[in-house]
Amino acid sequence: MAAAAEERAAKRLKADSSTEAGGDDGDDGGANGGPALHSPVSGFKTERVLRESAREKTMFIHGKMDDQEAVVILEKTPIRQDTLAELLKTSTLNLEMKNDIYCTYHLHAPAHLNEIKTTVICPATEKHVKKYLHQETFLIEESGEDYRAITLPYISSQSFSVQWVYNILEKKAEADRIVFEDPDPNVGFLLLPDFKWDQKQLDNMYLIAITHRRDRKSLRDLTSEDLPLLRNIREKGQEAIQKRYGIPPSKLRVYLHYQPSYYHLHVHFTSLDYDAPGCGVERAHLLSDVIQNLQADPRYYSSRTLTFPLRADDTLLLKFKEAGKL
Ligand code: M7G
Repeated sequence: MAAAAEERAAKRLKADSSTEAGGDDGDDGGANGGPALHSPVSGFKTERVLRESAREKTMFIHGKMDDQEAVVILEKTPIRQDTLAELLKTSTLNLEMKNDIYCTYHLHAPAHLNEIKTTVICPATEKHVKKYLHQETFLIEESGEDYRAITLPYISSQSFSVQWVYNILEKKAEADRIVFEDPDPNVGFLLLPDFKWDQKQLDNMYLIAITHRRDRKSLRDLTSEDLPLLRNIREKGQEAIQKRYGIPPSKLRVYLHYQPSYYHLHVHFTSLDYDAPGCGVERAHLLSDVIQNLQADPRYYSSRTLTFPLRADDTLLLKFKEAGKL
């Protein structure tokens, strides 16, 4: 990124983050978060740790909040270049060990430079708890016929609510976070930060484009009729990101998940330098490949066998087993 563009983007991120104390990551039924007056997690009663990673510095916890099932996700945020000077100047250091030219310390940073991004899902369903529980996974090969006979009936009755998506489309939630909107009912979409991104640094930039159309559940529903929609998302999404953050298309990974968790068509835009969860070949389909495949075969995604991972406790896996497909 050119130095001037990088500086502009950093200033923009700083201005954005100063207006969003409190955060509004969960599906709150419409309300956006304001300044943090009290901590909703102070009364959280931990039941069990679903998953943790020392390398990623994350912990996924299942518990109760006001007698409701809840999932809390804690993630230590990356060290930021723009606050580095302040961090080194204002922190206290406690020496742990010294040996020749080698020293290790515990650095105690001021509270505002020592954040833990916290996501709260409450009330959480059994499916949310399963989503974050560490589980063995298995690859499924789903033909177009399998999709119609096994997967479609299952997702029609069992998938996560997409109320949070409708709240965004209707500007009932996260309206102040919108980066770009094309309001066209057929090819239009909204682009905004994914709730995995704290917007503090560009290295892990993560945005999602959500279509205004509500009749496309996933990749499986796409035909060549959707090419104008997909091209529009790619072109205008890339343009908006370049303009807002100074990141060129050559530094973006733009893809759809199959299977997604939420069955309302959306496209992920992540920084190419960020090893985003779910960007592996078994789940991510590059938008440019999707466009080319539909150009070559209008029914590509309704007829081809698609491969994806399912977790051991996923009921869909059981359905495939029952149908003798595994
Ligand atoms: P997906 O491919 O359906 O599933 O992507 P995944 O969650 O297994 O990746 C949905 C995307 O929407 C994910 O990247 C989520 O982090 C993101 N997301 C989920 N919720 C509930 C919200 C939300 O309330 N707000 C925003 N901005 N993003 C969300």
